[in-house]
Amino acid sequence: MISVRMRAQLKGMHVSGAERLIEEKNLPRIVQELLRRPKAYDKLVITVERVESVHVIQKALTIYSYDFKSVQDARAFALEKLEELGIKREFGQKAIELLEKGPNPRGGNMRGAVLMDIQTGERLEPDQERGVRTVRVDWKDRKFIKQTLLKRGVKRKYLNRLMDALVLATKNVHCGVLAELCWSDDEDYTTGYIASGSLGYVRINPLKELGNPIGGRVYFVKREHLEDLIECLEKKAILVESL
Ligand code: PML
Repeated sequence: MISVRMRAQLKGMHVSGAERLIEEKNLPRIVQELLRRPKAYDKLVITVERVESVHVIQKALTIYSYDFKSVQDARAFALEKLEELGIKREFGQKAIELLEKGPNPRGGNMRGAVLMDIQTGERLEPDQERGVRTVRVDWKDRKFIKQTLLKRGVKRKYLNRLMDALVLATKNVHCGVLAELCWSDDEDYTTGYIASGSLGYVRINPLKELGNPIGGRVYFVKREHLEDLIECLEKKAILVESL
């Protein structure tokens, strides 16, 4: 199989990224699709890599969706969910603040995720400007998943992002991420989520205000086996079969 990754930046800031794990015959179509993904960019990189062995996960995390009247209410709910997972309130708060101001120490977004020590709240990613990027993950049959989600009432405008985020969160849990907080760096997309093995994939809207181009991901992790975790997130090829 082939891993195809796209990342785009504008004025030095990361603005868009996406990933597919596909059969070689579909490469031209997928590259076209990924090229259309960012709204604006001045630099776009597409990486194409051959992948030898692929692990299949049968079932994605279960999806739940919650809507709130305000960002404040939505974030309060996200904090509660993180607390349910045993994450101290101050670390949940720290994660929200990081995504609010932009997790990159140089300002703005990061290509990858923040790794936060679940016990101490420290940042553990080896390169804080880059973060750790979950790659080499996709649905076994994207068309089938798309149709199933449409039948369940998911609106078309949410489909691609939901599918990409859900498959990524499912891989993260498989690799050992204990909990994840995410909201988009797309200024028009306000839905974010908390994901974990026990909670599933909990979509929360609005986790940020419309028009805000800052977002990203925080993974709560255990410091032990950090190298194995990063190796899994960045190297292990995973396909997810069903919802
Ligand atoms: C992103 O791809 O920018 C993050 C999207 C997170 C939420 C996706 C959803 O469930 O709607």
